[in-house]
Amino acid sequence: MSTAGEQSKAKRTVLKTTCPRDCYDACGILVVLDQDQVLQVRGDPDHPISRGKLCRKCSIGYNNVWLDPKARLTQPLKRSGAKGEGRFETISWDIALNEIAARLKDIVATHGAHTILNTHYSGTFALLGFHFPMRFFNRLGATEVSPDTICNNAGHVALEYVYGSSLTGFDPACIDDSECVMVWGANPYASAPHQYEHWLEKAQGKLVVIDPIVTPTAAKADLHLQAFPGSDAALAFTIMHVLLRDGLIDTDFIQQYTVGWETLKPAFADCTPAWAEQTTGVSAQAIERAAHMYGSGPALLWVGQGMQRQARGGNAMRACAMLPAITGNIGRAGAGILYLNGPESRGIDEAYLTGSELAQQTPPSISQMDLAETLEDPNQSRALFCWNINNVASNPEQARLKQALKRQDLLSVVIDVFPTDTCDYADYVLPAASFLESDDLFASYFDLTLSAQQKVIEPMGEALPNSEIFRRLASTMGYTEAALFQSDQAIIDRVLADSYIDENFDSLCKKGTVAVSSEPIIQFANRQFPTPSGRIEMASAQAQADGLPLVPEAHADPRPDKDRLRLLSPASHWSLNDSFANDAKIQTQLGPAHVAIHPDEAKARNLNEGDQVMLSNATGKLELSLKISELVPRGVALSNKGRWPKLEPARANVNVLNPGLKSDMGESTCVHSVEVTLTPT
Ligand SMILES: Nc1nc2c(c(=O)[nH]1)N[C@H]1C(S)=C(S)[C@@H](COP(=O)(O)OP(=O)(O)OC[C@H]3O[C@@H](n4cnc5c(=O)[nH]c(N)nc54)[C@H](O)[C@@H]3O)O[C@H]1N2
Ligand SMILES: Nc1nc2c(c(=O)[nH]1)N[C@H]1C(S)=C(S)[C@@H](COP(=O)(O)OP(=O)(O)OC[C@H]3O[C@@H](n4cnc5c(=O)[nH]c(N)nc54)[C@H](O)[C@@H]3O)O[C@H]1N2
Ligand code: SF4
Ligand SMILES: [Mo]
Repeated sequence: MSTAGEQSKAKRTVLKTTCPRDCYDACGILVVLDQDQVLQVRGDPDHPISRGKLCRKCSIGYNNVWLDPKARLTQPLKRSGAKGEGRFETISWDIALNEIAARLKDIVATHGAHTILNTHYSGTFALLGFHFPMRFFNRLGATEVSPDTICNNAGHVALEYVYGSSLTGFDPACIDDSECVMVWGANPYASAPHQYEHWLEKAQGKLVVIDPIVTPTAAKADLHLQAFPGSDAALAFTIMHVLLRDGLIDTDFIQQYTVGWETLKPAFADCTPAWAEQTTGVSAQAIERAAHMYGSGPALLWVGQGMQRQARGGNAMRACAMLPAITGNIGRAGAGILYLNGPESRGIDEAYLTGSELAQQTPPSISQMDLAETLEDPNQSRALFCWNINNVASNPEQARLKQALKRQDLLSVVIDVFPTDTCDYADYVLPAASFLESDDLFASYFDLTLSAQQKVIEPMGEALPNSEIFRRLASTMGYTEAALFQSDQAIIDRVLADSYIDENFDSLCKKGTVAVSSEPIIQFANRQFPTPSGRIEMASAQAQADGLPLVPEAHADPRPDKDRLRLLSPASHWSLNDSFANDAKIQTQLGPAHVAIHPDEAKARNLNEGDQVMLSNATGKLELSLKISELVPRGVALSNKGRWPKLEPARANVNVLNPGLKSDMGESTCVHSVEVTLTPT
């Protein structure tokens, strides 16, 4: 006879799914279920990345706040208090969608569809959850608040000038063939914890990291170049100087596969290591060693997103992107450059997913940097949709944005899994199902794999997946185009049929994740580049036509004036963007929000560990607790992103200090160029 314990175990099922967060890792997940109850969400031991373990934030959050009906949004809500108060009454889906559709139709008739702003980003990166709602907005003709401008657009534009693509990265599986791995402005310890633990381990003995902070990634490196923020282009130019000086350039490669060498070469003639020591803060010897390690190759260059969130971040990215070109570290085994790998590399057609043919003309777009200003102007904005994004937490000009969101005549609809700060300003809040509650696909932006996001439980309360919400809204609007109503299953089947993997959804769910190739793929193996010349463009006529220099420049930002500090606010290992900060257990781990500075900066201000300090600039001020750390260089202050403003004593997070200036390319964020003063409170 079986015991009660054995019987309950027998009822258990274990299903595979995939973490769809905006994260390089794309972990395989096992969900242990007892009937329809989730007992545990954990890492899949068979998955090559997660290897049985989720990161610290997800192993807590997925078993806590994500499963908690009290923490989740479970019903459509209509505002009953003032905007910003977060007071709502529950309403039915039908009433919510009917009221929203009526307002939208009126706005289209009176002001035009372009006054409806569509802002979205990284809540889920699963293919349908991320793309499908765009079919609705393309049909509507709404203005898209360009998603990448909050994150990485400067880098995209820069790499398109040089390589014709920013989404065709190296295959990380190439690492076994490489003799050097250079990680430039990324911190996988936080942003890709499994790649840090396993992939970067393979780089031991050959790892170079460039970061202003002694991050755990930098600490793991064989060589850490602690360049001052915004000095990367000067550093890259000096590495090029050393490569040429010491005979490590690949002349044949340059001649056959690049354009612009003769224009670029004189630009680094004066960039000596001695000059760079002054300009970047990195010792001449360390720069020479980095050049020798990289130049001997084959070498991989991972250009992170942190380094391009600078006023001249596009130029910095373009300068770094010269290194593979002048050393021939591309188009051969163990070599290449990676920013992100796009779904196209799995054979996925994003235009199909977003229904681009539904747009009557190219939809208008604005930068995320202009959101607050646009919302202040009733002629430019009559309605706002926020889905997959928590703008109040993640956008610049936090105070100004909150004020603009109070506009009475603005229709505001927010779709989220949790009641965020942004929800508090909405007229209607619509509850989104979590990743455990819908079928989808996931294409990692690091590894060349495709994964199944398998529905393991029913949506909580009345929550619905993003795709279903927009099918229903399209129907309520009276739209008739078939693409607006295509089922998730039909889309998944079509995407899989077109993809480079040979699986249907059932077989993919059983495997979890499948790689497009069993052998490492050589990036740009045919050495043809999708640029106008078909070559790597060291000099770019397109850049020049766009008002930028023909070749990148050896730029370094000036150091902040005395008393000011350069504020960096990169990813924390305890949160993911602005997700997880509402989990009580994670809050305990996070502790109070703090800012870290070098001991000399603390001494100069007569400050001690734990003191309350005020960060301020012309945009705003924020009180934080002080940490003193040798890991942060002089002249810099470090305070991670990821807090929910309303859960903080100051009712604000670090973005209250961000003026939302635009970088040199792509109207993109330069959040790491923010300067502040730091004083005792
Ligand atoms: N100071 C500072 N600010 C920054 C940055 C920085 O480095 N420093 N980084 C910037 C960067 S790189 C980025 S990408 C942005 C990210 O900013 P956001 O996109 O705002 O951040 P996320 O936390 O990824 O996701 C937003 C919301 O999506 C919700 N969500 C999750 N799943 C779903 C779903 O299935 N459907 C719907 N409708 N919603 C869902 C989450 O609950 C969350 O509230 O922040 C930017 N802001
Ligand atoms: N745990 C966790 N994981 C995440 C996220 C998260 O919030 N938390 N966010 C996700 C998102 S949206 C993104 S875009 C990625 C980003 O992940 P990454 O590409 O790793 O970028 P960041 O974490 O923004 O910044 C990386 C490093 O850039 C450094 N940096 C800042 N300024 C400069 C500079 O001028 N030069 C150089 N060389 N380095 C500089 C910072 O000190 C930081 O250590 O991570 C994703 N993964
Ligand atoms: S957030 Fe990243 S590291 Fe954490 S479980 Fe998801 S994919 Fe893995
Ligand atoms: Mo991002």
